[in-house]
Amino acid sequence: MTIELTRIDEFALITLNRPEALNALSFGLIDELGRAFDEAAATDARALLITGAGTKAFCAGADIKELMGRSLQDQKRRTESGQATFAKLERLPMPSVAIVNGYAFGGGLELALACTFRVATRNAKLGLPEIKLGLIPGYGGTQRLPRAVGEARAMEMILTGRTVDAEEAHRIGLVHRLVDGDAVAAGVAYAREFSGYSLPVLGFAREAVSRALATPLAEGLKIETDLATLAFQTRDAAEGMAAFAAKRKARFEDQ
Ligand code: CO8
Repeated sequence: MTIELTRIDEFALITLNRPEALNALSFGLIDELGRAFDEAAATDARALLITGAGTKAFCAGADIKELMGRSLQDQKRRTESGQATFAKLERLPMPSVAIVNGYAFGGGLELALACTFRVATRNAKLGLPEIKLGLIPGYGGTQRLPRAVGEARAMEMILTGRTVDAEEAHRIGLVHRLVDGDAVAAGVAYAREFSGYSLPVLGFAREAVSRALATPLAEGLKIETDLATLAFQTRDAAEGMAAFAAKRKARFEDQ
């Protein structure tokens, strides 16, 4: 197994486990990831955390040795299949947090970009260096990076293959939080900032925000109206507002 799916308290944790190859994404590893996303989706985990084994790398990208000498057809099929796997991550019923504990290059950064949130250790280095290999990103980087950091920064990172360090990644909004100490413990603490809220309502918020940049404003506002109306109809909304009025802590039940 090149990944491990475990549980930490109320969270599911996927550890990419090929430290000898800096946790590079072999095709087999991507298939395993797809199965682990399905498995995690079927649990009651409040969030999915993803990290890399060891202290050096989150994930150094697609397995370059495996990419060589493949037919165009095969390459296209693998690219689509990797994109479908990362899209599955984006559509999980619970939010996800990439714990970027070292290098996140190429497909590794693309994996992190498909997560709802990214936290990074101070030694993290992030980039899309595909251009140096005569390639361009294929697992969503050209689409999700501009949405995260804006077109100008994304264009520069992708066309120069430049690496950004943790400080810069935080400054430009590529990672949400820099963390110290044990990276997984820090990821767990980060996830606890939202994991007590109603999962379906978190889902409505994720969907509304994630559709914003792909939708004209008037249409996006209609989407917001529909999702906000759905949120209003949950029992958790009734509980949240009643708890506010009674000056007590809300007890959400994901309903
Ligand atoms: N693929 C395969 N093996 C890798 C990879 C990788 N991406 N990265 C590192 N490794 C291996 C090395 O070959 C080495 O193995 P060995 O000991 O057997 O030689 C081992 O990991 C350790 O790596 P280094 O000795 O290179 O470690 P350093 O600390 O010197 O350097 C770096 C670390 C800077 C991260 C360096 O390893 C590096 O530049 N790696 C490649 C990063 C990269 O270019 N990533 C992008 C890959 S392309 C991509 O992700 C495209 C996605 C879309 C593809 C769609 C296809 C279908």
